[in-house]
Amino acid sequence: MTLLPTPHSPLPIASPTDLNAFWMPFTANRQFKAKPRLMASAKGVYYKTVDGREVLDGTAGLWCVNAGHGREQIAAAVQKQVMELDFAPTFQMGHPGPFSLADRLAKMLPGDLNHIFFTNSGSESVDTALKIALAYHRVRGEGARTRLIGRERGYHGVGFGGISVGGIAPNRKFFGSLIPGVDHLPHTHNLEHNAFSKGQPEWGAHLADELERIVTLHDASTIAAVIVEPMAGSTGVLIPPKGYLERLRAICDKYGILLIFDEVITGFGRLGSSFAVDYFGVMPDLVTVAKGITNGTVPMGAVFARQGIYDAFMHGPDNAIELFHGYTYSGHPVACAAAEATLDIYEAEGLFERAHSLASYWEDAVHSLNGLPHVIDIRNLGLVAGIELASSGQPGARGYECLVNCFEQGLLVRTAGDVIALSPSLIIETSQIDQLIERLGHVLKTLS
Ligand code: PXG
Repeated sequence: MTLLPTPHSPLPIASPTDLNAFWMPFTANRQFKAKPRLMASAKGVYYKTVDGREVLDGTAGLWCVNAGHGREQIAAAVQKQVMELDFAPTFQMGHPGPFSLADRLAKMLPGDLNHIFFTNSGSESVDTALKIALAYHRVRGEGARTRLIGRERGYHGVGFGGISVGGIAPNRKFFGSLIPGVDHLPHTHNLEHNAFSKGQPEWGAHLADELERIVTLHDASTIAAVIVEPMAGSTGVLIPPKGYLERLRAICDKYGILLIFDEVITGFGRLGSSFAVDYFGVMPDLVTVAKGITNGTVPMGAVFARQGIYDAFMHGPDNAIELFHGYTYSGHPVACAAAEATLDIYEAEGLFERAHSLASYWEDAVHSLNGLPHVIDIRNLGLVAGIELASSGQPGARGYECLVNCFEQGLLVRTAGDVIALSPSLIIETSQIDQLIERLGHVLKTLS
């Protein structure tokens, strides 16, 4: 293994010739290893690469570093916690961390979404929420409610539950028959009606009525839950049409079906409100989060459950475990410390309000790219934008070219096929938004 010291990191960085052993996630491994893109350090909204170049982080890492990189307060809290209590079990034991964190989180969400189950990732949060939904119906004596309804182009992580309700073909097709009894709503993306919408599109609320069709097909008595991302992130920023989520809620209510919002991306200020629940004013029964809960520093996820769901389990003998589920690291002390420090920053710096007040500047900035070559749609909500490029004929090729060229021009973007997704940290300054748009605009003009 060759190790190269760099001026930007006190630690040596593996040279590109030694990249073989790491089987990279969601990456074209051979292509990457032939021409790697390696980050060495990060501060604020900038990464530094191993060769010393500055890269503007247009995606808050992977939609998670909402308070910006290199936050000393979080580092200090983590360091202190490791030395004070590195680990303690939360199975039939406890430590203060997750109790106080859960109490604080419960106050951040509206209504009675006030019981919190901790996980270590978004995928685990999703599988946890699906399991809670199934078990909830069973403990209430409606054990025939076993069907789960997801949505086309939904992304709910990579657990078997998540890929089963998810609606992305490559995430599903390699992995056998997945979990049975799953159906899917249609996605809401439609360029013919909604191209270049600012904020929520006007057209498409009626697509929620497809849930009525699914209920008619399977019968409500067999359906446990519907899971959707209030705003779909990973499949290219699909913004819910006006009235759509409200209609899903109404249909779920009509048939006793639980509604799960997957807020792994939208949670913790991304839309300019604490959660999408607040932004859209629609109340789900379960909410999944991860990513921004610790500003991406330590893996952590959580599921919020409404009072009635928790209560349904609290029966039977006192010594009976009510929910047979949990992870060794559920409520890990270090993750709790990172989350507390992260929430302190969000509060002290008013970052969710900041995102709200930046949203219109952001909207104007991203829509200024309208008219550049290949751009067939621009959509935005809060501090998120999707810029869809015409396919070159080989789906995803133009998107990938854009990602690589942006990186070379000093800008980190994400792409989903031929859609460029942007989601900067909530601390971004307007001058940095201008810089982002300028770099992206330059790349768009030079794409083949
Ligand atoms: N649900 C949603 C809505 C997500 O966006 C997950 C679950 C899974 O989270 P974990 O922590 O298990 O990865 C996600 C993750 C991208 C991108 O570029 C998005 C995610 C992950 C990696 C990349 O769009 N979302």
